[in-house]
Amino acid sequence: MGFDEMDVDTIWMDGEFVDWEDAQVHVLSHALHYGTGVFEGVRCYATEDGPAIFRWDEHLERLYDSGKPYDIEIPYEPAELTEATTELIRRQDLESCYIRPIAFYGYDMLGLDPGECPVSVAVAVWPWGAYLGEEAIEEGVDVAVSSWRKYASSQIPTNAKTTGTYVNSVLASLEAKGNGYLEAILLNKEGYVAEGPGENLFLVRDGEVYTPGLSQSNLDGITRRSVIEIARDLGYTVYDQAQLSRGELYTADELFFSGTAAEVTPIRSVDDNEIGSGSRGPVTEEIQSTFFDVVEGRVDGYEEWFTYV
Ligand code: PPE
Repeated sequence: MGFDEMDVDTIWMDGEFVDWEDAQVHVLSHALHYGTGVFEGVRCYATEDGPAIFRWDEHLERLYDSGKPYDIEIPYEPAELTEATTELIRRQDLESCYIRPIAFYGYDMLGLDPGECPVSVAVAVWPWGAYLGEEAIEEGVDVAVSSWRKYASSQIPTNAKTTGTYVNSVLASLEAKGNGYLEAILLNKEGYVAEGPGENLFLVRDGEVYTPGLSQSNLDGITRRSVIEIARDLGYTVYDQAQLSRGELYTADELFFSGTAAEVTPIRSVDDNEIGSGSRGPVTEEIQSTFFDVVEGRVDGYEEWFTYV
């Protein structure tokens, strides 16, 4: 479903609320040519107390941090972006939505040095259902290890969410879909498991939970952090500095993806090897259902994770 079929009409851009079709940039914008933008993906969930943004402060912090290597200084205070975003959700009467803040070098002059290019900032929100399909949440997805490797942190910062670097994810995603799989898994330059094109990865073995450490060239996912905490609260041992080989994926009892868009999505096969029983496993199911209970505000003890609209 495209944006035009969605019931959204306003975008916040450079300090103003503008009509959806007026949120335009110049074709000679620096970020279009060199990928010099940073962005976030955040979800706002419907809770009993109204729409609530999940871990907004952490996403904002990562947005500002992502800009640092590129000297992208966001010319707004976090509180201004919070007000803009909550107002955007209120104005469009959304119960739940996906939130896409972006900051990028705009129009002045081309050439790699952004020079005097202004930093533009926008926030858009829209309804976004299950990233890999409703069915995937229960049934799990069939994935393939990509022939494309995740770029190394010595090449491009892997803890920054930079627009340009997503060509790496697009390549992996196109390859997987072209070969009939729903999603990819990228290995890092050393050949260990990094993550999905837009998701972190978790492995379950003998009732214990593993996820690649942040030194494996993966993004420091905020859903990853949440899943680690939720799993520990459920009593699981979680190894969050794991180094996982490709072969360990095939012999895992369970595998699942985590991400803002993907939420918690089981993986039922890797390279045509069935994982466990070939469907969502019990540990994944428990963590996933608790995750949904948490984000929809049905579990006490996680109040500090919400920003109410
Ligand atoms: N790794 C990558 C490469 C990634 O893009 C994401 C989020 C994650 C891990 C999970 O991070 P977090 O959302 O903080 O738990 N991917 C975003 C963009 C997806 C898209 O297709 O666009 C997202 O999930 O919003």
